[in-house]
Amino acid sequence: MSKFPENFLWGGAVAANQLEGGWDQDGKGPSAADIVTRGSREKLRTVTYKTKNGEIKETPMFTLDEDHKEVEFGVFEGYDYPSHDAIDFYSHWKEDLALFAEMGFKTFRTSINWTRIFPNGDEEKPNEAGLQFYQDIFEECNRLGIKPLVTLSHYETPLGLTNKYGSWTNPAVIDFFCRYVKTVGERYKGLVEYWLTFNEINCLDLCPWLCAGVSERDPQLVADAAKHMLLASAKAVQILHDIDETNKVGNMIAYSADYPYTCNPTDVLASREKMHGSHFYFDVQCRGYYPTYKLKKYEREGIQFHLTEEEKETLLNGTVDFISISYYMSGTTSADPEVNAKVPGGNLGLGGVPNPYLQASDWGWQIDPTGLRIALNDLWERYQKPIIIVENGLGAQDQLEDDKSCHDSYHIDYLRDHIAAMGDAIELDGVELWGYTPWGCIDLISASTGEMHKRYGFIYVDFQDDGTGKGDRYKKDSFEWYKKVIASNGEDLD
Ligand code: BGP
Repeated sequence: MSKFPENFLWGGAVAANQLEGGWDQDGKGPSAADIVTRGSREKLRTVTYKTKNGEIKETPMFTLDEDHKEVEFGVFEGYDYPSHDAIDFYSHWKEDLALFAEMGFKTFRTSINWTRIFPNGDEEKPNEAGLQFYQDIFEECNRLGIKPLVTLSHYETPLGLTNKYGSWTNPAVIDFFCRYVKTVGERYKGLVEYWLTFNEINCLDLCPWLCAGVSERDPQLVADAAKHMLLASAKAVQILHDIDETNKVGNMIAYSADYPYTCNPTDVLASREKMHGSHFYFDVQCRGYYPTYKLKKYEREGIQFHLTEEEKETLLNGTVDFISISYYMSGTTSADPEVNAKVPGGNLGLGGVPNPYLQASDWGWQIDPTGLRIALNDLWERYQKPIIIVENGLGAQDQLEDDKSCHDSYHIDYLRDHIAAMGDAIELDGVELWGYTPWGCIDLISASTGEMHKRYGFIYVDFQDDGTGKGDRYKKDSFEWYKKVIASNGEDLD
């Protein structure tokens, strides 16, 4: 007997902006992701814009170094924007879905690119070509026995909303989002049952640009954007339930286990405080109200925050049906400034202080399957809501051999250990886990670096960082392995 429930949702995950390409085709408008340049492990991606006096400039995506209140963000000549072509799923989607079906996928997580439906975000009427594109995909998924799991907003905030309204810092955007949710909810009724509101909503604190098209790191603006997104998420839950009571709507948070660097209580407290960063979003989306630690923090930092009675109601009535997370690594936290000074910058420092007990990927992400079991327990204990792991995987540098094979044993090892940890969480701890969609089931553009050669997939895509390659698809060793895992409902991991 398998540890995994009979109807467990095995599958894979992608996001529109990282694989579709066709960034301006058939009426699509530009999104936040479309003006982010290619970076690398060491070089941060940048966002491009024009100043008031016509100067074209770029600013690092994570740090947003300057004041951008009076500039126009856009696509400019001479920059390399990897989302524009990505892996051209826009023309290859049928053959790619056939490959997912061959592996036995029960579900496929992708996002609807908001800007295919409402090119600038604030139109009255949707773009029919965009609606039809996703209808074709979802119909084909259903025909293949694959349930679509759809993210409503995965780094694809319409650029028009940033330039005209300041994006999510402005409450007007809530209504535009609701119009979009109602449009797609009605159109795909009967085709899509599983929905996620905002991808990694907690990344608003780390990378407001990519997460929400917010161009400032100012704490007040970030707090305003968080409030508007949380209200929009709650309203989306209600809209989708009203359209079809069988709809299941979840949130999505970048999650990890975090360890104190030592057993010094100050490190323990620092680690706990770091976890507040992601628990805050969970608390609001699962419980329906702001936690006291966040309200106290706002007070201490002089951040203005107020919820009307109506807004409080909205949050309470819009709690999610299930939880979803991305999990790649665990983190380690120290309260000691000297230890923290050793944390490497950029991508390499995302987990905090290097953990001496763990190996890291080539991009510095610390590999920790036990951390996944800890994280699942943590969430199950806090919220008692079913969980789907909607992202997990190892970004690695693959080698395509002359005979077009790809021996990616490191992907298999990583996934095997994490699936085993999931099995333990189900069998030994009683966690209610609904599904697992490893990230980048087909190679695609990396979100943090914009690279093509940080590959996660079961399917190798022949495109390189310098734009060469024909985009042909080849099965890696992990393809057959995962097929076996699904066929045995997670029992055969060898
Ligand atoms: C998450 C994002 C994904 C994805 C993944 C892997 O943060 O939701 O969009 O890209 O991380 O990260 P990366 O692409 O940087 O390797």
